[in-house]
Amino acid sequence: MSASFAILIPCLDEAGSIAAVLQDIWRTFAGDAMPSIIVVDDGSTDGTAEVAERQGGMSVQVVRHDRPRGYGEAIKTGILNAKADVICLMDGDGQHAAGDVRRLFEKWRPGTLVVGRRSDPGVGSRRIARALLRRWSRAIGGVEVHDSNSGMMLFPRALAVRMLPFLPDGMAYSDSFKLLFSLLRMDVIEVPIHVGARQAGRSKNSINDGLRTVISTFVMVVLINPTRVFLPVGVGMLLVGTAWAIPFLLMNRGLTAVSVTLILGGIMSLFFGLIFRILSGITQSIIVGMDR
Ligand SMILES: Nc1nc2c(ncn2[C@@H]2O[C@H](COP(=O)(O)OP(=O)(O)O)[C@@H](O)[C@H]2O)c(=O)[nH]1
Ligand SMILES: [Mg+2]
Repeated sequence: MSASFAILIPCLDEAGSIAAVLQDIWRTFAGDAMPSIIVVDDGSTDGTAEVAERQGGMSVQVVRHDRPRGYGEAIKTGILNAKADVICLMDGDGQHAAGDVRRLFEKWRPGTLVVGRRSDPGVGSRRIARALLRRWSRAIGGVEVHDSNSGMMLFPRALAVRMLPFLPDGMAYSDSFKLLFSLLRMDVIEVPIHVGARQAGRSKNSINDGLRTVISTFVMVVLINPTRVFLPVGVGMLLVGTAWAIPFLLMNRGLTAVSVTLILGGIMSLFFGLIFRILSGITQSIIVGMDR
């Protein structure tokens, strides 16, 4: 049996571009197997949902939040409402091309995440933020996804549903979702895509989103691979605490408060690591189950 596909478009105030996005999808898939389309309107005040309904009629499923609950929340709503086996995320601002979505569909294999990798590295502060976030993900998670922040990605719905409770509500969703996939040692394929200029409205990304992403990706690592955090911290504190103690012991002055604090802290970190390691086994069996 072949898989069914859906395109999920999370939107916040995209009334000026959502109609063109839908037309692009219909043009691209005309005469072919048409994926189902879900637009999640995250409490827009510019009539995004109405435009999508008017434009799409019966062929677009429009789901609304009564107030803005965040990009990640909008995606979660879409994933829960979708009926297809495989979902592709696409921005509602017209920056993504349906032709690229189609190429992602073609690359799909069971259990994989297919990421649309943007060719432009961004400009100014965005370029720096993206590069920093990617380095951070690599340092903390030990995994490499080049365009960790890309909003175009394709994944199996059933697996994503089991990941939802662990994922953040806001813009940090993109990086966290990709990192979670990699940490679970599932395949992440990157496909080059083209990203155009925004057609209407303005970008909603902020510095705050960057900071939340740092925290959220850290949480993903603790969730799946806690040893990576607790082991080096624990061993480091033990070593420094012991080294600090040696000169005082040689002078017969006993253990100092600094040494005791570091050594105890190190032991606690190792114990926490052990507990989180056991919890991560449970989390992994919930998320991945028998899929791998
Ligand atoms: N549901 C929801 N969607 C959002 C939110 N912020 C941005 N988006 C959508 O996410 C996509 C990408 O956002 P955008 O601001 O263009 O980010 P950029 O392309 O990185 O500048 C667009 O389709 C937006 O409508 C939000 O708070 N909630
Ligand atoms: Mg955009």
